[in-house]
Amino acid sequence: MSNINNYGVDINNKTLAELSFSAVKELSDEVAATCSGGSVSLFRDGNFKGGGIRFSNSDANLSNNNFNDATSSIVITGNQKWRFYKNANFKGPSVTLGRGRYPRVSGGLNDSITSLKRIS
Ligand SMILES: [Ca+2]
Ligand SMILES: [Ca+2]
Repeated sequence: MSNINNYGVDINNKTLAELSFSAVKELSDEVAATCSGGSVSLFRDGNFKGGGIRFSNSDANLSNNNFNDATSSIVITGNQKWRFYKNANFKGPSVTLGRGRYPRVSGGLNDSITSLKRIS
């Protein structure tokens, strides 16, 4: 009986540890995003598929990252806003987005974004 109880305790401890680790990791990601001012992730395909690239600061020309005219979905963390431009060096038509998940790029900029700027 004692052994069975001990076994049960072990299982519970392990489960609790796993849950705690998961919660701490999520908290760490959130804290990291807040401290760094968040980030933006660009994905080649809609619904956050096709491979992505992550930025925490403005980028004047996505060609440098082999991501020109490719973005089809976007995830933004943190409280700042980002503006996405059709052309390099923050020129051309643009869309402004805040924190959130955008499974499709709006504003006619699908497969057109070439630069992005943090604006707040
Ligand atoms: Ca695309
Ligand atoms: Ca472009």
